[in-house]
Formats: sequence, C-alpha cells, structure tokens
Amino acid sequence: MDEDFATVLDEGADDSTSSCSSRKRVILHFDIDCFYAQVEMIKDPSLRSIPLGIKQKNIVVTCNYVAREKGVVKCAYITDAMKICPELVLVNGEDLSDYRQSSQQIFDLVYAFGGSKSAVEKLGMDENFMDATELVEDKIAEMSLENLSVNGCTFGQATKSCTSDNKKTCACHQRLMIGSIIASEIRQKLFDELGITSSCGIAHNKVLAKVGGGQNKPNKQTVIFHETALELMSSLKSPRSIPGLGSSTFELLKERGIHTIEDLQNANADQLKNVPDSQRLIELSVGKDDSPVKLSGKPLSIGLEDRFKCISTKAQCLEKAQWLLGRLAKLVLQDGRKPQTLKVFIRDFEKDKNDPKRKFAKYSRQCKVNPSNFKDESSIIDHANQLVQLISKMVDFGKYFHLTLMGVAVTDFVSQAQKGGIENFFKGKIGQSTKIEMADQIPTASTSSSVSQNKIDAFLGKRAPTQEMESAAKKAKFEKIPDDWDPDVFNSLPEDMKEELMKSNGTRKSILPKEPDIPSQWDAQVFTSLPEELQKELMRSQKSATPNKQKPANKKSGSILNYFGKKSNQ
Ligand code: TTP
Ligand code: MG
Repeated sequence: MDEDFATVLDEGADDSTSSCSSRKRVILHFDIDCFYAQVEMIKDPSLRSIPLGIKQKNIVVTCNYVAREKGVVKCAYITDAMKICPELVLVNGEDLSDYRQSSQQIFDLVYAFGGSKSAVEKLGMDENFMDATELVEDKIAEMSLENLSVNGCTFGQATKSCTSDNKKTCACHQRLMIGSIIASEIRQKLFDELGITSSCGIAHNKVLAKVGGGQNKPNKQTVIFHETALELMSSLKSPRSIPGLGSSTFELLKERGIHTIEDLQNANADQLKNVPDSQRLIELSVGKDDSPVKLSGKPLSIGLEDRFKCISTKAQCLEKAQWLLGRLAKLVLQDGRKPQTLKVFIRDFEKDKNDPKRKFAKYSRQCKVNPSNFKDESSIIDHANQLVQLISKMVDFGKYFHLTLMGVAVTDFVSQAQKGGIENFFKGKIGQSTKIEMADQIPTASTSSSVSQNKIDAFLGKRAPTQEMESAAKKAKFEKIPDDWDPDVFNSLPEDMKEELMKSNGTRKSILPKEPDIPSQWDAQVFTSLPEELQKELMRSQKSATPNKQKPANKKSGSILNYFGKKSNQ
C-alpha cells in the first residue's frame, strides 16, 4: 500500500494515535428538518398534522415527517408519492422567496449567537456549519466541568475519555460535551424565534459533524466522539453518501472497482490514479477533515430567472420584465442593500437553432443604475423599459425571435463599496479591478423550478468582508474560462465547484456544467427544468438499451470541494 494512504488510515481509523489536544476544534452542523415543508407549515399550521409534500414541476422535492412515516421520500416523482400516500397534500414550492428569506434568518440567528467569535458557513439553503471552538473555550473558563455530560444523543459506543492523553479528564470529550450544550441553546433559539426545528451534529471536524447530525433526525442532535469516527463513516451505504462526493467522482470510483466505503478506505494509489482529490476522499472516508469553517455572508448579487415556452414580442418582453422585477424587488428590499448594476439575460431558441454550437446559450447585457431608484417596489419595477432596451441589444425586435428564458439580477451594491465604518475599512483592500469583474459575473437563481439547487446555493453566495475578498480573489483566478463553456452557467456554480472544474478542464470535459444534447423526442424545456440529478439519470437511461423509469437520486449534486472547501493547515 502507498505510504501516504497507510498514514491516513492509521490516523483516521482511530485518532488515538494523535493526542486529544490535536482535536481542538468543536464544529456544529445544523440541518433544518424538512426545510421547505417547515416553511409552509409555519405559514399554514393546519398542514402540520397531515402528510405534506412540496412539489416542483413533477417532483416532490421534500415532504414533512408525517408523510415520511407513510413512506414518502424526498425527490420522488409525484405519481410515485401519490401511489404510496394517496392523501398526500401538495404545496407548490417553485417560488423560493420565502425559503430564501427563512434561510437567511436562520444563518443570521446562528451567526448572531456566536457574534464575532465563531465563523458560520452556509451550505445550501438549510445547512450551516459553525466553528464553536472559541465559544466552548469561553464556557470552559466560566463553568464547572464536573458532572459534564452530553446533551442529546451520542453516536455509537464512545469511551468515557480519550485514552491518548494520560489524564483523568479528557479535554476533547469535554469540549464536545460543551459543544452539545451550545448546540441545544442555538436550536432552542431557532425554535423560539423562528419556530424552526433542526438537527445538529457535534464533532471535532466538519465531515463527522455533518454525517453525524443526520443520525438522529428530526429535531435531535448527535455528538460524535473521535473513537467512533470510523464506525460512523463505515456505516454509510456507499461512497456517494460522503458529503460532497458528486456523481461524476462516484462513477470514476466505480470504474476503478470502488463500490463501498470500505473499498475506498482501503483503496491504493494505483486504483485512485487520476481521481481528483483522491487523498482527500480517503481522508473523508475515514472521518478525517481539516477543512476550516469559512464565514459566509450575503450574496454578491441578487437575481432570479423564469423559463417559459415562448416569448416572441416586445410587449411580452416588457410584461415578463415587469413580473421579474416585481419578484426581484421583494428580494432586494428584504436584503436592504442598494445595487449599482442591473443585468438581464435571455435564452433565444431561434438563435440557438441557427447556431448549434450555442445550444442553450444564455446571452446577457448589463447597465449601471442609480441606487436611489431602488427604494420601493414600484421604483424597481420602473426599470422594466431599461431591461427591454438591454434585450434589444441581443434580439432584433423587428425579426422573429423566440425567448425561452429571461432572468434579471442586480449587483455591485452600494453598501459593499461606499458605506462608512468597518465595511469600508475592509473594502479598501479589494482592488477596483476585481470589483468591476465581480459586477460582470452574476450568479442567478431560478424561481420557477428546482432546476438548479447548486445555482441557488451559489446565489446565496459569500458575504462578510473577508469572505468577499476571498471570493473576489477566486473569481480573478477564473477569469479565463474555456470558450465552449456557458459563462453564466459557470459563474452560477459554487466557487469551489468552479475551482474543481477548472482543475479538471482538459481531462474531464464530460462533467462540464453544460446542458446536454437532449434527444429530439424530449421537450427541451421540460427536460432542462428538471433537477440536474434527474437529467443525468434520464440521459443514462436513454443511453441504455432498456429504458427504465428510475427514481431520481435523492441528494443534491455537488463536489467534494463544494462541501468542505480546501484543506487548511488548521
Ligand atoms: P434537505 O436538507 O436535503 O432536505 P430537507 O430539509 O427537506 O429534509 P431533512 O429533514 O431530511 O433535512 O434539503 C433542503 C431543502 O432543499 C428541501 O427542503 C428542499 C430543497 N431540495 C431541492 O429543492 N431539491 C433537492 O433535490 C433536495 C434534496 C432538496
Ligand atoms: Mg434539511
């Protein structure tokens, strides 16, 4: 066996080889229970006691736990879910604005709890990592450590203390116990202030906290002590269950005969040749993860898009622009910041038809706007004519055109650039050129479907000064994306996924985030509105000789780096 891998296994299999002081961190991972369903149940409490599913197009993207007890699963086809549970009540979840608002409130609350002491990293809509190490240290200084116990559940059979440090009391166990007290305080606050229940994992690193938190759902928390790390990771059904291990990596692993977690834990260097981040994959598979919790923040841009069958007149463009701006207004006003740049993007089926190379391409134009014209809903909707003017630069209104998508986004917020105080202090460190570049790259989110959970995640973006700088620096790195990639699709992906794609460019073009060549007998719009995972499944089943109706995978796609960021030396 390769020496590096052997080291990983030795240390990861049982962290007793290192001292408990090497496990200094206390990481909490919060995951909201049946998130979209909870938001709907808060709006209409009569839904609490009945089986509830949230639908997007023909899929139940999530369901409440009443429905889960009856056998409904996340990401089932509506037809399948209704067969299993005919009394299932479906609520349309295609308008994400309430979920986004709730998502931001949850992040804000968790962040406010720690103040400046703990980084909080938002992962998708309903998950947050918190590095509670400093909060724990503070509590250690102020409370009696006698009779300390775990608040909530413990994974597996943990020993009473860490055997490696020859002491009576084990600091790494104590730290996690105190972490469990903090976790329940935060979960209680989420419930008291937002009426939201959540689950939480408490461990010394991110992968254990995330995987462990899923062990006792809903509304429970789980501590994972280091000695049960391997047991926890080995309990996962397949490498695909490792957070962030995407379907393309999974396929690569399968090609190399790696089908189970054990296979991965014992894989050798030859087997993993050319598998991106293979060393990290092995580490994760044994519960080792040094990646830091990175502070998240407000998105660098706010946007949404809508897909439709056909818009072919200027008047229809204006009407759709007004509709989009009405929705955008809610998001911008909720956010509180005022933008200086407005962007519109479209997809023109007619143009695509004439240029097969530009299939599913998005075209965009942007202009500067006066931030003071973003004060209320009507002043924001008043920008509709400006949007139509921008569209006229991409579409000849005098000729036939056929739009199937229109999106709008704002960015370059005044508060980021010009407000006084601490923000200004940090802002001064961001070069002007990177700021302009940021304005050019506007991630967007779809309001109309679950098409792009990844895009929505990216859209929720990174905020806070340090994060912003990091993000700008990363964007600068991605200035030159290959010509054949759709820049809007690329820009709408999470930063770490972009990084992974850039690394893989040339060797794994097949995983580029371009829309596939869909068979002519399928409706392109319906197909592109499906979740990415489902699209892949359909393409696979199309290729195979016996087309089989399969259930879509029940996890959001992503990449290993997407979930855990890059390794740090922490
Ligand atoms: P999850 O956290 O995966 O699911 P959940 O919160 O609904 O349920 P659980 O109690 O198991 O945590 O996803 C969060 C939300 O993201 C979910 O409520 C709906 C949405 N979502 C999609 O839009 N598409 C998807 O494929 C998945 C898995 C979720
Ligand atoms: Mg959840």
